[in-house]
Amino acid sequence: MKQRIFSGIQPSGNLHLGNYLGAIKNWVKLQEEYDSIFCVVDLHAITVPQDPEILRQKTIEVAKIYLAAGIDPEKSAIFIQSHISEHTELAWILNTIAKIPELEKMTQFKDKSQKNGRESASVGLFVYPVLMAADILLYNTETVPVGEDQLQHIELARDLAARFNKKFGETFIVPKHFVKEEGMRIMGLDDPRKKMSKSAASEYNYIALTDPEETIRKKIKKAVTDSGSEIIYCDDKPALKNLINIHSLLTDQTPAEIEKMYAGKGYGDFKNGLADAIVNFLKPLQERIGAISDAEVLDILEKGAAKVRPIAIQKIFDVKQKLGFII
Ligand code: ATP
Ligand code: LTN
Repeated sequence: MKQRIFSGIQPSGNLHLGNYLGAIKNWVKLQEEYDSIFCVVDLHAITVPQDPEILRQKTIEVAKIYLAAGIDPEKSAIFIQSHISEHTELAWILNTIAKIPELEKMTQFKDKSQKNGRESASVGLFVYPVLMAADILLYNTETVPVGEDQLQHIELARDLAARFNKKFGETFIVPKHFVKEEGMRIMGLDDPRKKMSKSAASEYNYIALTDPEETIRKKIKKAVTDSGSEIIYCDDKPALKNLINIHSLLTDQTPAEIEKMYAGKGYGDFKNGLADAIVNFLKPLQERIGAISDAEVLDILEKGAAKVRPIAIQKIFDVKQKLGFII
């Protein structure tokens, strides 16, 4: 029996190199060994305001990106979170065992609720990690491949699983995370202290997977760098380190090889080379995205949901029985 992995991305904006290098790239490899489920988490996306038409487009786009990046629907199930209503059902139940202080200490909630003022933050944003725990626990997930920023949420999923099991008897697998050292935290191009994020205030924070060539070149030109002129990979130069990391991951070279390639050259040459590397990587990906029709992706998403639905139904049945619900 293969072990199961589950992961998801929100259709809440433009997917970027951080999403690819921190998450999707690893999924493509892992699907060869694991029983894999990949979700487009639209219920998570609406924890901050979304324009309905854009949400619709982005949901389809995220699924196309999964496919174009190499997720194979023959090997993995791909589906839309809101198509399986058991996610919200289990989230509600887990809300009743989650504690207010454990949600209050979530870094993502603190960051996102501060952005537009705490008064306007939704309750949905507050309980976002509980819905994520439900996503994971619903499918007997053993391993959750994500970027580093999600570790705290997975820890909560583990705590809730163990708490429920203790209270009501063995029901959930306590999941573990999978974070790959390389790519786990790609930083913003406009500020190397913060992670690259699709909800960043400025679009100069990220390179979207769908950015056209001119935009990529413009964004790399504007990317902040550190003082000095040499291309060296070190912690004292966090902006350059981040750019070298991106270069290295996209061209399968070590940071030392990149340093060597640009020895005696300056930031200008390095940035041109990096922009070339990104364009060379994204062009074929964008062509593949463009070649997938909406009808094709919707069909794959429907089949994906049909494949995983029985697992979710079975789990909710078990949970309700344990809770003492009449079923
Ligand atoms: P938002 O800014 O809207 O919260 P996001 O850009 O952080 O979005 P998510 O949908 O929250 O993206 O994350 C999807 C996946 O991509 C997660 O596994 C997350 O850990 C990973 N990820 C997101 N940003 C980065 C990053 N900068 N570096 C590495 N991995 C990342
Ligand atoms: N919160 C995650 C997205 C997400 C997820 C999940 C990831 C929702 N449900 C379940 C892994 C497993 C994020 O990346 N922002």
